[in-house]
Amino acid sequence: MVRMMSVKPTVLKLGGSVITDKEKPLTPNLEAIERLATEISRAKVSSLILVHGGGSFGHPVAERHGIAGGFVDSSQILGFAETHLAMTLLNSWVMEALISRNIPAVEVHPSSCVVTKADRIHNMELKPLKKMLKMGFVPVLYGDAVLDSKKGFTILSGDQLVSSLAIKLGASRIIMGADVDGLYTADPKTNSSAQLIDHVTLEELKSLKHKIEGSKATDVTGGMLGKMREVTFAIEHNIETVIVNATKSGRVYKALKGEEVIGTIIEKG
Ligand code: IP8
Repeated sequence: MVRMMSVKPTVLKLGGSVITDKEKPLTPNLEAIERLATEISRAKVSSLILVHGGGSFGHPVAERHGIAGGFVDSSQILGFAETHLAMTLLNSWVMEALISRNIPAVEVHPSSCVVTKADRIHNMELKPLKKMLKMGFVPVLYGDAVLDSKKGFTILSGDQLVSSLAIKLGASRIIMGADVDGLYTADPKTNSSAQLIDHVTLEELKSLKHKIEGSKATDVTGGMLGKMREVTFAIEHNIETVIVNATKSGRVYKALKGEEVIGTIIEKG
């Protein structure tokens, strides 16, 4: 017997800076991974896709081998393989935490089902994903090293995946689990008068963009600015997007349940 699902999926991104120690190479933040798996399990969302970032696994390895810049010389081929391996190692920690909490999670490796063209998703095999969702599985994807028809290869960010999957699979909403409470009027780390924005439209977001800082730690895919650029595509398709602080206990749970939560909702307006 299988349970067939027809509800619109929710796409949840778990930021690499939340699930890893970004300062220490190849170090998972197991406490965060386990807490988040518990929150996801308790929320019992009927149709869910998970995407996670690279943190201290994918980014330093990708940077060392210049993977995001594309193929230049054959020594990078092993670097591509190492980047993907680093991501599968991080992914294994996530999968174990989810499955041990009875979440029917199945990993979908982007390097095997996506080809980009000049860094943008060009081909993606969606059939297995759609079938998984229908049967009640929770597909888990992640930012990865992928083949690119123009550059040989590149790095596909989890954020681009989130937006693209949300559009192609008709998601109802996106939850971005970040390491900050949401978007601020200025950089809260350097400006004490910075205020959290609870609601913003795409138009307002454009004028805020110059104030949103890129992430300081190694991030080959563009930090908060890159995140905003990607989710804009989904918001233009009327997919409600909320940014919450996934380092704080209970925020992801509340967002998944649709309860009121500290964070930033971005709407088309
Ligand atoms: O952390 C990038 O994914 P992101 C993954 O979502 C790699 O930008 C391999 C660097």
